[in-house]
Amino acid sequence: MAVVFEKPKALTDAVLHYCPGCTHGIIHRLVAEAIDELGIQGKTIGIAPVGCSVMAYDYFDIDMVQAAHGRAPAVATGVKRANPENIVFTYQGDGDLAAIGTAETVHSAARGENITVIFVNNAIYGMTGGQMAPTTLPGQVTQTSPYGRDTASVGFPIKVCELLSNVDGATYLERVAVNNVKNVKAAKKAIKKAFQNQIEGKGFSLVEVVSTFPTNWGLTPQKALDWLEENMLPYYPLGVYKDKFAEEK
Ligand SMILES: Cc1ncc(C[n+]2csc(CCOP(=O)(O)OP(=O)(O)O)c2C)c(N)n1
Repeated sequence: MAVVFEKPKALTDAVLHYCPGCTHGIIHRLVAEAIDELGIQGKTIGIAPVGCSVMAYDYFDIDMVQAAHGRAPAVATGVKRANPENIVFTYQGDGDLAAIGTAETVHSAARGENITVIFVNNAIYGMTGGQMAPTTLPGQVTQTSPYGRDTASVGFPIKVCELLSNVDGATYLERVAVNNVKNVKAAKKAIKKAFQNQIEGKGFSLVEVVSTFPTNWGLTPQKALDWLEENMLPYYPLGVYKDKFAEEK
């Protein structure tokens, strides 16, 4: 019988620990499909973050390094510079990448490191129980903003793609989402491109994936997808924020 659907080779058989409806699993799969299709499983090294995806090293069937919270781009810089023939990516949440790791993110982009960054924006600190993150929307209720994020006292969310689009060293920045089939297909294309750029030595590529967190948003998986569409996408518009080589053509 013809096989029409199978697990990517770059994923292990481990059962994912993620909550029902969490989109980390979809994003893991897209990364693994890109690795398979580019034929780079044997030479790809992933940098796992601290956050819900801390155990990404159990799920990707490649070499992985565990970084301290927020430090994945610094670790990736070292791994890539020491092993330029390897393909190196980080996989990070918004607390990891846009709070404690902001400096590492901005400076690795500014240095134009030839790495791939997969940035999962679910607008919340998931692993620690749903505290406000740098990407929590104005008015959004979290454990630490029970009356909704008050921008007058805690400021505004950080829009990572927009921020990095002003960093000269960044090569490719795209924001995608995984809330429906159309967006998942676009997300796959962007993730594959971010790896392809690295293969071609083009420099720093980051794909921001707007994602759900039903458990800590207090919503069912389906309602979380709707909430993402209605609330996150207007604040975090999808699209290509920078594509240096396309601009130069
Ligand atoms: C140095 C340090 N500070 C704080 C923590 C606690 N901590 C663990 S995960 C996390 C937030 C993770 O949120 P995010 O990066 O958005 O990922 P998610 O869990 O939502 O996927 C924090 C603050 C830690 N482990 N190490």
